[in-house]
Amino acid sequence: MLKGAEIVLQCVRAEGVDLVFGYPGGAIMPLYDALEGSGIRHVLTRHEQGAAFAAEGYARVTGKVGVAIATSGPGATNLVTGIADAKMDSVPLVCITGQVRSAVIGTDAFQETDVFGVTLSLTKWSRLVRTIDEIPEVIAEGFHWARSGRPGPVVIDIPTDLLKAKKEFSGPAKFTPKARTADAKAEGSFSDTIAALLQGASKPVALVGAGAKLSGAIPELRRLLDDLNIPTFATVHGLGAVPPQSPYYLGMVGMHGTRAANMALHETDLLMVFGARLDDRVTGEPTRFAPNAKIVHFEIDPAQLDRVRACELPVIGDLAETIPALYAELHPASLPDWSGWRAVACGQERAEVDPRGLAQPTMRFLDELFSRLPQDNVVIADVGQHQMWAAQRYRSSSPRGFITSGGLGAMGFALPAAVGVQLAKPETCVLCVSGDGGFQMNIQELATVRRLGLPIKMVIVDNKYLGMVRQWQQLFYERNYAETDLSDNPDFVEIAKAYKIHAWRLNEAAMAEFPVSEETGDLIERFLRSPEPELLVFDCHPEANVYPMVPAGAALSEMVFGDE
Ligand SMILES: Cc1ncc(C[n+]2csc(CCOP(=O)(O)OP(=O)(O)O)c2C)c(N)n1
Repeated sequence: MLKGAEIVLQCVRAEGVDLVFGYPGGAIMPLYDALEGSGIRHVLTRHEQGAAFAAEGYARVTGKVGVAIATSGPGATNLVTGIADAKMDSVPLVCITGQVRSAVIGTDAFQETDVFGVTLSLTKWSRLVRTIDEIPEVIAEGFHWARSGRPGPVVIDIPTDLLKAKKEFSGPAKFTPKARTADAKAEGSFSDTIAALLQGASKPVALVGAGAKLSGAIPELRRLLDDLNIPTFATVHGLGAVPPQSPYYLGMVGMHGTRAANMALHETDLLMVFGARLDDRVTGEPTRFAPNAKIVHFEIDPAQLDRVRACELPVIGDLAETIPALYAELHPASLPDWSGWRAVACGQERAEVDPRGLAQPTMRFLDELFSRLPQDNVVIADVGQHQMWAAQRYRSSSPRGFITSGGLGAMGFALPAAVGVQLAKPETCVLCVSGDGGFQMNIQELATVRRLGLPIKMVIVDNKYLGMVRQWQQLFYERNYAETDLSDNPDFVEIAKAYKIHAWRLNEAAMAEFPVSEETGDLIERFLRSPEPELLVFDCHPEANVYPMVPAGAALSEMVFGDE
């Protein structure tokens, strides 16, 4: 005979989980009571949102399912942003929430929230458990949906009486989905169509998205792209999938993408999309997106197809199957000669120029940081200007090496996500880049960092504004800086001290020389190599902006490059 809570933990353990993130409370107490001896390590964050983001960080860097636990009512509602974030960015996340006891559900009992209802539109799958008997099946099915196909978030809500009840337990369940025809396997025929489309194309390009890393088919993708040798660019989640030094690689595409990538995407007549959903941050004004292009869309989730406009050819399935199938049929020697197009798209004229203007010192600072990172590193960016600067300067070819809240754009993501990443990769140098606004959204997780002694390298790009919003106010709202001034920020170095975390400050004047002085270089080295958690506050110009920028409503070819 086992308690429901013990059955839950055994089933979760059987899914390969040995680390969960959470925060206790009334309804979930029986589960916490059963943790000891379960073989599962629990990490206490200081806010449930921190637990959800930490579980996401763990999942994003490992590809395994992340697990977050919370109590009913406020505990569960505090998970909601993390759940929405996992949905947008295809992150396998299982949230287990305590619910009020079955007998009082629907009576507005203390800390009762209809978590199932609240999260219904945000989850890939969810259940309110109704009997102790169904716990093993629900857990098995929940984990299956979180990790299968296009990964995503799952909520399992368990009334507290079921966690306390006892039952004979015969072992974890296995879930086998019903076979469906929609589980389209790669069919050979699409390769012929693609070959014909390539034959007819004079300006082909490839766009790489998150699906590339989720599929694990990075070597296969790189091999294919090397053969195609066509201008290639990535979404923010595709960064690292293609080695940046590849001669045909043009960097990030979209609102703050490179000139070369955006121009090539605007001019192309054949767009090959590998695992990206083409959201409006990537397409610019959707009605003016890639106006001359036929689209071949490799995608695992059919719901993502034809959103901007109908594609010529959908290739539905896992890239790990569809890319090798295409590769096997492709004859590089018989492809047209695209050297003229490559020369234009990848040529010097469109190449990145050194950053100028008020953002230059910050860009140099990021270059300096990134170039000194040990080989084994992960960069996590929060949301705002610093996120786009970091994405623009990121130069690694590690597919799970750049982590950020891309789809939801949730400020406060980076610090707790870094906790999950560092726990998953204790030996890796984990660099967390935040803005002064976003850092304060989950600043309490400094306590988690300290308690666990995680050697995370935290950077605050401190412009004393909600910078990205201020940039839009400057450009589109006549400099009406309404409620974006953070000039009364606390002293972050003192805050870090209070958490017993060592902190440094670096003024942007230190970036006047480039490469930097020995003293500044030393400081950055000591910051990055320290075996302890470290915080570095970089004072950024308050009115530095992110460029290039595709203004809202503009086509990708209509980027602006400076304040004028
Ligand atoms: C939770 C949340 N609230 C509001 C926003 C809207 N928003 C996007 S960027 C931004 C400013 C971020 O400021 P900061 O963290 O200081 O970074 P910076 O842009 O200055 O680099 C805001 C408020 C958001 N993305 N997420």
